[in-house]
Amino acid sequence: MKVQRWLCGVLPVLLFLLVVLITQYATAQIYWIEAPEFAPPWTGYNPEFGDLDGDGDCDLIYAVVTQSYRNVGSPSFPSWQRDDSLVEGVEYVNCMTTCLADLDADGDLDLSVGELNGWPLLYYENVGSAEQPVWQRDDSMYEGLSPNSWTCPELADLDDDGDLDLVMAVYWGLRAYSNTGTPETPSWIRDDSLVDAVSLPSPLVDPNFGDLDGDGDLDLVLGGRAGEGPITCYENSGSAQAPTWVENEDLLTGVPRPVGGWGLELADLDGDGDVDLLVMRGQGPKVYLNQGPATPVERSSWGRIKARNELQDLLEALNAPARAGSGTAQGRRRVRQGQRPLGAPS
Ligand SMILES: [Ca+2]
Ligand SMILES: [Ca+2]
Ligand SMILES: [Ca+2]
Ligand SMILES: [Ca+2]
Repeated sequence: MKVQRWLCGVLPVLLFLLVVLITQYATAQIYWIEAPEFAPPWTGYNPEFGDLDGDGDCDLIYAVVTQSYRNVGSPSFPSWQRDDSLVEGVEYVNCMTTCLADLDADGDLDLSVGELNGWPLLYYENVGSAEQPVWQRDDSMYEGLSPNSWTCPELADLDDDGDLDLVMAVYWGLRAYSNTGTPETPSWIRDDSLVDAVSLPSPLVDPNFGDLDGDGDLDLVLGGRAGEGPITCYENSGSAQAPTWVENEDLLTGVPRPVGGWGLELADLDGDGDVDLLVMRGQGPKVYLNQGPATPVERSSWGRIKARNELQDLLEALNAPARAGSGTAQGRRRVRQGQRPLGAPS
């Protein structure tokens, strides 16, 4: 009996460890699951997340029409409440796109706005506070940038020098601008090498940077906007200081990529430290939670377990029956109610 119990307890652990090792080193897949209960209401397009009321969770701006939702949930479980006061004073422009980032390094989020009509990007400085934004338009921020139509801005530090650089999606193109100023006072120099080798899947994209695979550098997700274009993903195979982009769909395993996108956005919505994904589809908003490099064993036999964080829980749970007579269900990932298993039909 002792040998049998030992085999039942230890053998699965050894097999699990073996598969974890093989899978982690053999592939670079990142798995995602849909979380319908995280999705915001469907009243707009081109979403943008940012903490606009300083309570530690992501609030939401929809563009096309100017709307905002305050997150009245928590940093690990959002609850969306319509509150357009967060974008009060931002004038609507044709085919609006938005990006929230602190462009003057004063601790609050500022707002960049793209549009259709061939103007330079618009900039609204937040002259309020991190808790209560007040928007004041300042055309000097993007003065001199080549105008184009159908612009969509994205800001991220692409050379890891501590200031925000600018990527602007235009019709069938991406333009990159290196920030040669300071975090407080940006100055833009065109430098398309920052997005070298990225090709667009459709004429109008919504570019979003985030570290999908947790290796410390920014990766790039391109979503369609204006109702067309699939999602594509580029892994940064260079470094945080000098990005090199290689298309890698494995980083979005489990995320369907049909045409018909109306913008997407990356942010940590479940508070576990990795970026999650909001995609606007023709059927409405879809949220996908980043599960990290989960293994096939985790997905099929043990539930959705994040190997890097929860292996210890699993080991304890596997030993629990002999000690307490309880089942191994304790060791399985406590899946949030409503989340659909990987591979299940959408
Ligand atoms: Ca600011
Ligand atoms: Ca920079
Ligand atoms: Ca990365
Ligand atoms: Ca997350």
